[in-house]
Amino acid sequence: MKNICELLGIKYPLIQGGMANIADARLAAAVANAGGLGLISAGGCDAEWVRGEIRRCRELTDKPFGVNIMLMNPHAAEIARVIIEEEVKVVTTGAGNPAPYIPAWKEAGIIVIPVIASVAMAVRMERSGAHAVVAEGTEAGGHIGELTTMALVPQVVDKVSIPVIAAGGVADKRGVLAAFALGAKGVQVGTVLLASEECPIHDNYKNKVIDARDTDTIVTGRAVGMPVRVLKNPMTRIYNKMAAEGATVEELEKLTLGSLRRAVLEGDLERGSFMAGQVSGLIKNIRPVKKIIEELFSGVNEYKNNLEVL
Ligand code: TUI
Repeated sequence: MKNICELLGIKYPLIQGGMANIADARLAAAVANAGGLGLISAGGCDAEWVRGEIRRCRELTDKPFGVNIMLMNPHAAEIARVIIEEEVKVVTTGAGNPAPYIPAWKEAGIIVIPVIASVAMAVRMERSGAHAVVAEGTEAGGHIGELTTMALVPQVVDKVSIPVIAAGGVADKRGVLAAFALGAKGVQVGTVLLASEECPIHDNYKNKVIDARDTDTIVTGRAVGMPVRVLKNPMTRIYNKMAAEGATVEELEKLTLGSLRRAVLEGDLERGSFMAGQVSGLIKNIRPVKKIIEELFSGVNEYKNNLEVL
């Protein structure tokens, strides 16, 4: 079995998290140039925006990069075609089942890596022809499943023979090593890249990640079947109060409509949704992407060799 670096043509076994409405060509190229797999996130955008970012990314890097598709996006089918037309090398998917698109992607020679949150979905993805899966624990930011990374990753590893990449809870070399100890062949990181110089979000968002403590994330949307981990703020307090008092799905959706964009573009601390993982509490400063990635891997073998278990 090829390792992740050979499969993807990268230096470090690291892929960037999708990060809907955040990860653009600039962030993807910064990750690619630093030796990881950078991704442009299609998020809630349309297919022509994705095409433009793919072309822009090619101008910013000669390294491999991919596109992440959030499958609830109404433009997902069109974006799936644009990825083929633009000869993108890798696609990752989130928030749904990409099986209907996989045959055409594979036909075009694209490497397919679905993000999953359960063993059942991992097994389905392997049967559908995925090259690898990202097993994402509930520590992650954004839309999440139920299981922790610690519980999910080894159970997925035991049930599939394709490489498993761990996500959720990785922000430093201890997290990288833990992921590999669980049987993962790579890591996906998102939150730690929010606090990067190249991440195109409002400074209020970066500062909110840096200021966060261990208990400062909360899950909204459970009541409407769309759990999303975000940093606590007035918006999350109102949301959860309304949900507890039996607000309708429509009322709750109205409250959150556009809230991610309000966080990303306007830095609206009151009414924005600041998606971020539980590792926010580990992140203390804004660094260039290259430094973040180098620090995740520098000295990992030494660290591993010094682990004393018995
Ligand atoms: O997709 C993510 N994380 C995301 S997507 C996103 S955009 C968004 N914005 C506003 C509201 C909601 C979402 C922000 N963060 N992570 C990967 C992930 N995929 N986590 C869980 C899943 C998942 C869930 C269900 C994968 C497959 C699945 O299958 C359902 C089915 O069809 O069986």
